[in-house]
Amino acid sequence: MRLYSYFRSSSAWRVRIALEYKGVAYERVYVHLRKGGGEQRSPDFLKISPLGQVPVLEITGERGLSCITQSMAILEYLEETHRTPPLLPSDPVERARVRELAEIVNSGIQPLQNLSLQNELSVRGIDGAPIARAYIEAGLSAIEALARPVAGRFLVGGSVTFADVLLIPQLAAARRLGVDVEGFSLLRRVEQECQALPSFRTASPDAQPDREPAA
Ligand SMILES: N[C@@H](CCC(=O)N[C@@H](CS)C(=O)NCC(=O)O)C(=O)O
Repeated sequence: MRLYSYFRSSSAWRVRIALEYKGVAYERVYVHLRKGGGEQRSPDFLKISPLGQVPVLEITGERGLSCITQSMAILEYLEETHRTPPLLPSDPVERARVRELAEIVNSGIQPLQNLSLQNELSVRGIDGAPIARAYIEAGLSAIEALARPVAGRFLVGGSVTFADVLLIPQLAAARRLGVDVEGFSLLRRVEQECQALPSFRTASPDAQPDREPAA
């Protein structure tokens, strides 16, 4: 497998965590999202990711090489093809809870902080940072409230799930964008649990060969 990744991309980070947690061997291809206007806009990259986004997972299937975009689709693919250790609970209600929390990040927060939207707003003379911060705060508050009755060592129960996989990169993005996360005590406790795991450490931006000093 090959993962097209950028060290700071929160969506690529999700996939790195899942690959490391499941012990799947993979090669990395680095796509610099800022250099020269962004390598994600190159004609070659747009052929495999028409939206010009990382992550992309290249796999060898029955029809030869193919590429999967969208981190949630990639996570579901990895879960179905590498069942252990699982990242979804066996209980359907808990599974729904995990996907609910993951979707708050995936569709309720991340698109509003993403580079292309922020660039587009800036071209129109709008400062997108306060808007991103408002959605991050609302989304993290919702996750903290929804997870409180179901959390164990991790967000949903005692094992790592997709919800934790999406939370960790999102908390880092929140801090980078100036959101005060101190008040999210459950989320910060779960973050500490995750950061104690080797797979989360290996997947972190600081551990990536393409990492750069903080901007
Ligand atoms: N829904 C997509 C979002 C992917 C995404 O937004 N990727 C960002 C990095 S986190 C990106 O490649 N941005 C490049 C750009 O906006 O130009 C996913 O989950 O994979």
